[in-house]
Amino acid sequence: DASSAMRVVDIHTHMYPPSYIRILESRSTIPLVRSFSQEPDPRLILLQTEVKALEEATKDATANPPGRPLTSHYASLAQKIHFMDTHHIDISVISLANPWLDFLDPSESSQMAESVNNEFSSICGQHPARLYFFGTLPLTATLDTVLASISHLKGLKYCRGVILGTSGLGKGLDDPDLLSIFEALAADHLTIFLHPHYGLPNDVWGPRSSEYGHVLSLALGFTMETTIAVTRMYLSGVFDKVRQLRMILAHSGGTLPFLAGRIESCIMHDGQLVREGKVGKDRRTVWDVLKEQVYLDAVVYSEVGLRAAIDASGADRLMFGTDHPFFPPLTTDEQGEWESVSLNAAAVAKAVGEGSAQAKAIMGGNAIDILRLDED
Ligand code: 5CU
Repeated sequence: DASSAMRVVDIHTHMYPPSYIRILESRSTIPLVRSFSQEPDPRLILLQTEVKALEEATKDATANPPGRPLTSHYASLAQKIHFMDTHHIDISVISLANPWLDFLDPSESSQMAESVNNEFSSICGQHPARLYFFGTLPLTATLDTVLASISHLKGLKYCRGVILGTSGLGKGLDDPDLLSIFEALAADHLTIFLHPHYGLPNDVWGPRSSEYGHVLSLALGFTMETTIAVTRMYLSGVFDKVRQLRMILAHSGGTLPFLAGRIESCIMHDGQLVREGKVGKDRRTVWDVLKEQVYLDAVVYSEVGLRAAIDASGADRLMFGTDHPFFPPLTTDEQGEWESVSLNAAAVAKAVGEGSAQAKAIMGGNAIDILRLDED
């Protein structure tokens, strides 16, 4: 209700624990961390679209620096708390940033998942009632190992779900082999935070892409990746098969709220699907899934996108996020306010009215209810 105090919860906020950074420093292919004589900070190089710039900067000290600067914001807990205090964030639900453990050899991923999840758990324990986390699954390991990791997470006091990329076990999220993982997560009330990493194939961006920085892959590649992953899940029937499955979609669902109508129309007009009896009257539509099993973060940076998200899923299913430590300010002090945060907060205020009950819900109340952040 509008008269109660607002609590701000950031459900989209990442960290790389120091042990994970050490792995990145030891690597020669992406994801990696590397220092360049021409740059003050080491560079964090994550994306396929950054490989060309990495090669060029290795050969030529005057070339554009690859990736992004690896500042203390990525691994320091003190910095996370400072960021929260600066932006009046009461609670953060932290998660490992992409590409999680996707690149690890199966022999390493189980142990790494256990140690990353324990590290997140102990980080949260240092600031009880301010920090919770989404765990990370060892998806390159065996199914039994992944299920054991879910059991481990279930026992960690501050864990509220798992962060998941779109590759799943290697074949995407419509892979039937994932069903037992989804069922285990749903049974344990662990919410999936679905987050992109892989974008779209490099050649989609054309021969001039190096002139455009990271804009195309982050603004469009990431969001289409999420949209495609969830649409594939929907088409394969995952949401019907695991009715208790709950997913928060990063970046307000990519473009899903905007495209749901077109997806629905394409389904209704698809001869193959109709012939196979997949378009029956009792079918749960994409709209139904958006309102029943999907939550959206509010990391969309504009009132227009936020309104689409609210219309598609409901103001009671949206949750504020920052994407910290990505998108730092480039021309003002990184220890001060970040424009990437104020853009998202302003979009909420514009879309539903500053201080309104809906604004309070989106800024924190929904996350507290949905992720049980009032429980010990
Ligand atoms: O700036 C970027 O590349 C990213 C990223 O990799 N992951 C993320 O969550 N946001 C921005």
